[in-house]
Amino acid sequence: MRLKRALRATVTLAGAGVLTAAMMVSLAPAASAGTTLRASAAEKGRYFGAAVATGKLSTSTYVNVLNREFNSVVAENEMKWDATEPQQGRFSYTGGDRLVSHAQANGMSVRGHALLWHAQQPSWAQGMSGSALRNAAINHVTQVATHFRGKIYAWDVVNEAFADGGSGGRRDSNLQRTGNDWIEAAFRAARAADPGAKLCYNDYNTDGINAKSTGIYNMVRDFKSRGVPIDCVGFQSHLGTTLAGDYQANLQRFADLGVDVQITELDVMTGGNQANIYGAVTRACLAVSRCTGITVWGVRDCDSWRGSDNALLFDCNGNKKSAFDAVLNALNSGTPIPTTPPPNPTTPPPNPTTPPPGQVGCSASVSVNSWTGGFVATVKVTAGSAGTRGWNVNLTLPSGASVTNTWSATASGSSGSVRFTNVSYNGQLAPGQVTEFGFQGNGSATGLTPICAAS
Ligand code: 9MR
Repeated sequence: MRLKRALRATVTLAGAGVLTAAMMVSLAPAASAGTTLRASAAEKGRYFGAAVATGKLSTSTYVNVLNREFNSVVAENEMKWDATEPQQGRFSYTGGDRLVSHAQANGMSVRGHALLWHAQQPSWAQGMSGSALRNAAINHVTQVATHFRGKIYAWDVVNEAFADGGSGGRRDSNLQRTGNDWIEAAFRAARAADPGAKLCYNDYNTDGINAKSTGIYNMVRDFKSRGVPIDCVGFQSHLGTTLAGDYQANLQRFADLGVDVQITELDVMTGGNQANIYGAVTRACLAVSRCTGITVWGVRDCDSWRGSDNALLFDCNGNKKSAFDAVLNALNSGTPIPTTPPPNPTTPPPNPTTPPPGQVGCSASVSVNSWTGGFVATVKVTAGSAGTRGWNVNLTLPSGASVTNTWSATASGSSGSVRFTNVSYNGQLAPGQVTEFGFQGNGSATGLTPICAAS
């Protein structure tokens, strides 16, 4: 009895101790004291991710470190073209789906990697060229982004399309030979298929201001000026024993174009400088308000594609390395993303008598991205002042053109006059609300005039 009372007293005291410690933490200034990468990154409004090989999710050392330290994942290989479309038109999502469920069960976001890339293409695509390859590539983007719609935080829509060396130009590849506009066609198709995902261009050897990163910078600037949907740029950051002095400045110049930046495949050559470089990269990201997160390319040294470089944050037994401490310290002392200021209270509220934009019924506009032999059309539907319970859009295709696939609408007919009807989730629109659907086709689609009708 006496023992029980004594025990109870101890527990109560210990409880009070915990409470006091918690209060002290919450009263402490901006620097945080997280003990895991995911908690410390989250306190700064960022994610901290790892590339995952789904085959290792059943290895306990691996999965324990993954779940404890990371709140974002990317498939090291399972969402690439050879994995997801091993035969043309036959899609396989087993590995990708497995990773998405693991992420959802463990509070992690998912980066999608990579829709189009010159490497790891299925053999059927490697042998293709011209408009057949372009159509196959755009169909791939559409199908894969549609399958994972709503589950991906950011997609690497196009990976490694720029050449190394001093040219600042594109890398030669079968995709590049379909026409210089293949990258923008891919971004448009990805946006139509998953409007909620951030769409990134991703590359390596871009870890500072150099000819290659400047070539990409010019492309992003051009895309932003022409309304090509790009939201982010990924800097792989497979690093050696030094870090460019203008690493942060390079991130910042992209951010200044109006895109997010992310460190997407970080790993660093082992050696005296490894921890310092990891710390410096983390500090650079936190110093750029549009740097939304960091992903390391694997969990433990022996999971890394770099083999004996021991390039990661944990040793093969899952122990933290000094590089881990450097990252954690940098996260804990970094700058949080500034919160959006509250709306200006002096701005008058909108005049309630002003009718909402648009007309009764609905209106539609179309933008077409074409190449020789094919096109992708994106149609924007805007509800009129009464809103819609459902809608349809009629379009007359020029002769020779035909629809090969449609997303976010159902097509009746495939050539001549084609009617697109809303699907279950986008028929009901509030007054003035906008939704988009798209379709891909063969032939050329010029002079399209969409006619919208609402019910
Ligand atoms: O880590 C990936 C490795 O398992 C694959 O064999 C390799 C095949 O090309 O791709 C590796 O990941 C690459 C990533 O997809 C793109 N940037 C470079 C990465 C390291 O090679």
